Amino acid sequence: MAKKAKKSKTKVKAKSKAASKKVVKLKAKKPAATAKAGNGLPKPSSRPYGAAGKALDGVKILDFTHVQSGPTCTQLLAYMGADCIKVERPGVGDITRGQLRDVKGADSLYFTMLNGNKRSITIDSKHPKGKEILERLIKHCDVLVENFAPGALDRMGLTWDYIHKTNPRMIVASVKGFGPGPYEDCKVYENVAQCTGGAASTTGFREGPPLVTGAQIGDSGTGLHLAFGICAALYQRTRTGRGQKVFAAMQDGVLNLARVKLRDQQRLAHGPLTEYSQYGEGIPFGSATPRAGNDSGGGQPGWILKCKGWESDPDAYIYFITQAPVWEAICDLIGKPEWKTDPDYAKPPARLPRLKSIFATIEEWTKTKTKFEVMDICNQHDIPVGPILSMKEIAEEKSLRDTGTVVEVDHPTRGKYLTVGNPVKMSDSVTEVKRSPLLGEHTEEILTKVLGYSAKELEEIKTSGAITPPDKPAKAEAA
Ligand code: CAO
Repeated sequence: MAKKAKKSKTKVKAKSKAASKKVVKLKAKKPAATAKAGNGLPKPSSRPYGAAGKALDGVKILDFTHVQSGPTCTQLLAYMGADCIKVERPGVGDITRGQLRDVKGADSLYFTMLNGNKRSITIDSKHPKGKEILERLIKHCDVLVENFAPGALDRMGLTWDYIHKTNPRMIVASVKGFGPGPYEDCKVYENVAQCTGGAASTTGFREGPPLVTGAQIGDSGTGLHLAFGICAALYQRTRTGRGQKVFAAMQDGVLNLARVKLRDQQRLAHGPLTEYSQYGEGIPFGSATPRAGNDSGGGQPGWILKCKGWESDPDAYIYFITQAPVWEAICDLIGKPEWKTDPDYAKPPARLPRLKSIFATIEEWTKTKTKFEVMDICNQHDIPVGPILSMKEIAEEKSLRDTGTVVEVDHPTRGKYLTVGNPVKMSDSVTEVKRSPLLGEHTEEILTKVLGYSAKELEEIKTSGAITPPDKPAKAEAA
């Protein structure tokens, strides 16, 4: 590739020389000479967009993940085209296969929704033959992704030194609960991360306890961070030729998502947080960022308001933002045109101590309309609002189906189920969402077609106990 780049540079140079007399000025101004040379990139494909393969075609992932954080990461990479080979313990597999089961005998939605587009191989990583198979996989793959408890990978004998020696190009990506420090050896689940990453202390109502959120910012959020790190490491490898460790701590991932609250912590040193309704209510601030209920975090006052049907429908609510530029339109809509000129309401600072009663007045209006009617009316005036969509409504939302964000897939033992497709849409890498694999569905295929074991060797492996459950299989925990 380097040679090609050199060639094309020479061509550009020769051409420029020939044309230099006529276009001296143009040439001097045009940085396009380097762009023309392509920076060493291949010629732009002439295939139609979406027909030139997928972003991560050719990337091979040794997927040693389980539960949620790791599988989220590898599912995203698989959506982008990576070949994800999920290694699972014979007879048990990822513990989530059996957790929160809704269909008897079938893999749970917990598992199926986090492991689409992957292949499954069962290997006992502590069995000598299993270790040999893993060594071949390490040589074959580009990235090993794991989210075992701290030290578990080392206990399997898969230390960084061993992996790096076996395949210096391998990227080893890990999720752990905490980075180096006092808690580095702790096992961590979602809500532990939400609490230690600063999200829980800033979520909920001031007068109530800290709250966790339903969005899995600790697990799926960290998986997303890890996927980003892996893609960057793959790109860096094209220059260095070597792999590296990629590490994402769940505490760090949550803090990254809660960064605006650390912003507010520092602002506290310079005075009260005026956009928090606590300020308008005259309640003094303490030493740490408080919980702000449904206050908008962006400096424009907002709140969740009841809509028509709220008495019986727990989701008949809308988020309403009283954005300053559309204040006059809001006043007209809610039948308070006098507020446009009233000095107590006309300007944002004057409204701050009255936000509670302002939202109560707006709510009298929203209660007369469904959340979708409020949305339609407000959108005509550029008033930012967001109906509270239930999961039922999201599951049935046509536009989300049309974009591939919500996808129905068929599964041999559980039948049809909904999953979340790729939330990132790319014009030249189109995601096809495929069902999750059955436990060990691809064991033979991977051993023979990917790792090159002969039929005789396959038989030996089968009887060795490295890919089959022990006589008394460990039971998958039911949660
Ligand atoms: N063959 C043989 N053994 C295997 C195996 C295989 N294919 N796959 C896993 N194992 C073994 C591990 O080697 C480990 O054994 P040791 O304890 O002897 O080292 C054992 O299975 C259990 O692994 P674990 O400790 O990772 O699993 P756990 O259920 O006890 O803990 C969790 C789960 C999530 C708390 C822990 O893995 C963890 O803290 N991970 C990092 C943070 C994280 O990702 N948390 C998010 C989880 S999603 O909410």
